[in-house]
This record gives sequence, C-alpha cells and structure tokens, in this order.
Amino acid sequence: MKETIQMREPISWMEYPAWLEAFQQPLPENLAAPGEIAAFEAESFAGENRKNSPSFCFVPDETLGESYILERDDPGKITVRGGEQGILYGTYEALFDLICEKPLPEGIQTPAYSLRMLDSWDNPDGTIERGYAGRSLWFEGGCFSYDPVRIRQLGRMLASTGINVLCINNVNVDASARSLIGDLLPETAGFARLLRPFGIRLMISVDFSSPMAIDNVNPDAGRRALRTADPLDEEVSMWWKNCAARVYEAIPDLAGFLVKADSEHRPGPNTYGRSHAQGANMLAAALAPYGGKLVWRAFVYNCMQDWRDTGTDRPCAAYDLYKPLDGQFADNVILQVKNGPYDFQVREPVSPLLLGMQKTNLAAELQLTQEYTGHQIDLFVMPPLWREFFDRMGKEKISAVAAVSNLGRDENWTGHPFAACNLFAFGQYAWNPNRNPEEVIRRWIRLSGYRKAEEKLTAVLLQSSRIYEKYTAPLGLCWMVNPGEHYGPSPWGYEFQAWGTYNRADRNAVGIDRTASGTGLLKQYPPELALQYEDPSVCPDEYLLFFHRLPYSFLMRDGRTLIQRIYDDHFEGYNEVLRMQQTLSELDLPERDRLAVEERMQMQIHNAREWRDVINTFFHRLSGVPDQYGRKIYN
Ligand code: GCV
Repeated sequence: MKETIQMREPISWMEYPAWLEAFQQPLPENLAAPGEIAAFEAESFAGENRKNSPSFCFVPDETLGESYILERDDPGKITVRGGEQGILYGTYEALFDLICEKPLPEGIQTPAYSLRMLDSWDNPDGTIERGYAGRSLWFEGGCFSYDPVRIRQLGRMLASTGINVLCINNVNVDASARSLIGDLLPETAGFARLLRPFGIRLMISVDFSSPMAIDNVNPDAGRRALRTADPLDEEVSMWWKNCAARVYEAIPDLAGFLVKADSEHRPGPNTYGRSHAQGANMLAAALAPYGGKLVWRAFVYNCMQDWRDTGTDRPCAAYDLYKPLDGQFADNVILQVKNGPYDFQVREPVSPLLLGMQKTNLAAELQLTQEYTGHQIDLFVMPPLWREFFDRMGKEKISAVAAVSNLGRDENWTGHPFAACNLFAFGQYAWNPNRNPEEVIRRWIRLSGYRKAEEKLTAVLLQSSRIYEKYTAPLGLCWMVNPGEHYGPSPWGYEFQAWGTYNRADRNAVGIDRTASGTGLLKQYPPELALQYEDPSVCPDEYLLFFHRLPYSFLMRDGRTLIQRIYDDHFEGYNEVLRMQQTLSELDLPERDRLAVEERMQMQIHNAREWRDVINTFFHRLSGVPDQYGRKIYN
C-alpha cells in the first residue's frame, strides 16, 4: 500500500515573527541610523490600526550613550531621552510595554554589560557547527550570500532585545573563513554596513596561525606565508598590526576579534612555548589603536586524555591554566568563559573562573543552540537556568556576555518555534540579569502573538528545562549523550574516549569525587560555595553527581536512595513530556506553529522514552537494584 505523507506547505520567513509580531513591515533600506529606525518603528506602530496609541518624542542626549529614560507625562505622549542608540533601545522597550500592557520602566535604563554578543558558529560554506535551524543566514558556497531584507529583519530582532555585537563566523576558523579579513573583506564590510543602523557591530573569529596560511588572507605579507605564528616574533605582530589597520579601514566600528586557541586542535601560543596572555596581548595590541576588543576563549583542556588517567579532570583545566595569568592580560582583552567548567552540559555549576579572576575582564558564554539540550527538537527554555546562573556569577569583572546563536535559515529562524524565546531572553538578561524568568517568558509570549495561550504556555515553557533534565542527565551527571551528535542517550558513549568526559559508573557507585580529597575541583571555588558543595548531605541535588562519587544506596535528603531517585526522575520526566504534549495540543496556537510544535513533540516523546529506558536499564544492570515500584525496566 502506498503511504501518504502529509507535507506541510512551505511558508516564507516573513510569516514567522519570532517576537516581532507587531513589526512585520519591512524596514526601508534607506534607514541609516538608530534614530531613523526608532522613528520608523514608532510611526508604523501608531499607523497600524492602533487607535489611541501615543505619539513619540525623541530627545537626543549623547551623554546617555546606550542608556535611555522613558517618560509619559500625559497618556498621549511618550518621551524617549537617550544617546542615539539609547533612543532605539528605549523605543523598542516602550513599544514592547505598550503591546504587553505593562508600565514603562522608571528612571535611567542602562545595560548591565557593555558587550552583549551573539556568537554564530557559521561557516562560509553555509553550514553551521551545532546548528539546528537550517543553514547560515549570511554564508553560502564559500562567501556571503543573503537576503538583505531578512538581514535587516535580523538586525531589528537583535536590536529590539538589546544585543549589540554579532560574531559572524565559527570559532573553528577554516581556510575560507580566514578570507573574511582577506580577500572577502569588502563583502564583510558590506555586511557590517547592513547591520550598523541597528547599533550592531561585527566581531570576527580569527585563526591564530593566520600569518602562516598560504591562502588569500595574506595580502599584508605580499601573500607570502610567514614561517611562524609565534606571538613574540616581530614579523608576526607586524603582520597582525597591518591586518588590523586594513580591517579597520574597511570596518571602522568592528567590535574586535574572537579567538579559540590551543583548544580542540586549534593552533595557539602553546606551540611556541608562549602563554595565553602573551598570545592574547599580541593580538590585542594590534586592535588597541582602533578601540577593538580581543575576545579570547577560555575553553581549553586536554582533548587527548587517556581515559585510564583518573588524575586528570577536565573541568579543572581552565582554572588551572588561567588563574595564574590573572592580571597579565591587556585592558582590551576579554576572557570568554563558558557558564560551567565543562561544556554547556544540561546542568553545571557556575565556572570557578568566572568567580576567581579578579584582575581580568571576563565575558560569560552561554549556549542558545541546543547542542546538549535537545537540538531544538525537544523543548528547553533557558531563563530559569540563567536566573540561577546570574545569581551565582561574580559581578565585578564581568563586562560582557556572549551566547552561541540558535538561528538559521529555517523559515521560523530557530527550528522549534518556541526556541526563539531563548534568543529573546538572552538579550533581555544581557541588558538586565536580574529579571524574573516568568516575566521574560510571558513577555516573549505576548510579543509573539501567543497571548490566547499565555497561561498554559508560560507554565509549559517554565518547566521545560527541568523536565528535559529529569529524563536525560541524572543529578548533574554529564556526558551520557550520544557521542558526536549529542542527541539521545549513550551512558558509556563517552566513557572510553579521549575527551575527558567520564561518569565512572560501576556496580556500586557513580560519579567523580571532585572534592578536596578527590580531583580538587572544589578547591577552585570561593570558600562559601565550596562549603555548600563539598558535603553531599547539603550539596544541592542538581549538582550532587557533578561533585561527588556516591554509592547507589546513598540516602538523599528526601529519604530516597540515589538509585531510586535516578529511576524516579527518568520515569517522571517521560510522563511529564506526555503531559506537556497534551497541554500543548490543547492550546490555541496559530496553525503554522501548532503543526511544527506537534511534529517536534512527537520526536521529543520518542527521545524521552529512549532516555528513560536506556538510562534506567543501564543503572539497573550495573547495580542490580530493582525499582521500588516495580515499573518496567528492560534487562
Ligand atoms: C565550536 C564543543 C562543541 C564544538 C564547539 C566547541 C567550542 O566541544 O561540540 O562543536 O566548537 O564546544 O565551544 O569551541
């Protein structure tokens, strides 16, 4: 019998507003500055059948920069005071508040972090590393290739939520990406021009060994490759100075360069026996005359570890490397540190580096693209986790926040229509990390046109990360995911590999002892946190197996044994996915989203079932302990 597959009609990206439901009118190409965009947005908002919508009055005050003040002395008029960029931010804030029927914020509004960056992992060939929403929005076939109307809409999206820097290429810089600052520079500059009116500046990921490359990035050396990339070599630093001069001539407001060095086989200063401070400072010196920043990633560890080696513990690596360098980095270097000490796992404690580097500028790096959190198939809405993260994070030296983008060329921008909430929320938190997650989610829902579903959808989105955590990662135990693709369960998939990613489960116990008597990770934390984490009887459940190796018989605070809690979470997590599916199917969503959500929910149910059964079977086989309630575990 012939199977009939029901295909959905292709829909244009223009019909997917993300959170810009009220801002679908294409932005005219002649809008050249933030103030002009602000005026256009305010006028078109008033023009679109919105009777009684207030008029806007803009009062430029360059001393305010990105900050703004909103005043509404009479109901018919909103005054936006600010620097030119501040006026744009203030206008979006006021319009969003009008749409959401919320009062305007009082007093001066200033971003908590001056650099609020979206890091794309896009490659010039159009692929996106860890991308789950289609191909790149601006690269294809080795060069720039984009729809300017869509890129302007992207600029509007990013500016409306407060993002001010876009890193356009993958930190794993391939040969074609090296030409973004070489032969492709005029195109890079053209792309920068398109986003400039939104106050969005470009950042470019560069390859530390570029001076040695024989490809087209080398006009500075007469296309002659240098024999070294040693940061203390005069010719090398001159190469970078010439390069920066050329790049800044083409893109005067470039935010800077982003570098992944000595990490996962990328080149770096270690090859030459130089420190990361020496490597970063050499590049920073080239950017300094132009006010550029050098963002240096702290994601450095031994990815060739022997799994037999229990003395090396990957989460300790970044602190061990960078803490001794604190105070040695130039002023325009920013050390970009992933939120947790491992690698964007479902649940990690805050990275000790973010708490421990007192004399270095820091950026916290989050991951919107759902590499370990469900590939934008499973629902995983992040604000509740960020609330906890920002509460824990040391504030003093953190001047920037960055997040790996979840965008792509899919019509709805983010694959799962609700994944757009994470991008919106990132911008909101980057501006003000004290926000309440529920308010952020409600705001996104109202702006995105899901108001009819608001109550139930808010509840579902708020719980979604906790549910995913329940059926995947038990109690902070990481890396039970399928190696390589990072979707679906594989409890020992990473166990005998070189990536430093072990759970060391045996028939009696699971986890790694990271206390002072174990690998010592806890010694990297400030005493008050170390104290909280080091005693398993007070350590928060969600970090229990991150910091401790415990027997299956360990008694949790709620009276359950560890093994029972693992079984319970996996059974409950799956059941909660079923309930979530039921709730979502009853919501009044636009047809296009309803179909996409239902399709992905079916895949999520399948995934949750796999996780439940594989993880429970794994632990049951190892421990031999039966489930207290006699539920089905496969043997
Ligand atoms: C861009 C993880 C990912 C890699 C990513 C890397 C990084 O290891 O799996 O795809 O590379 O992190 O953040 O540099």
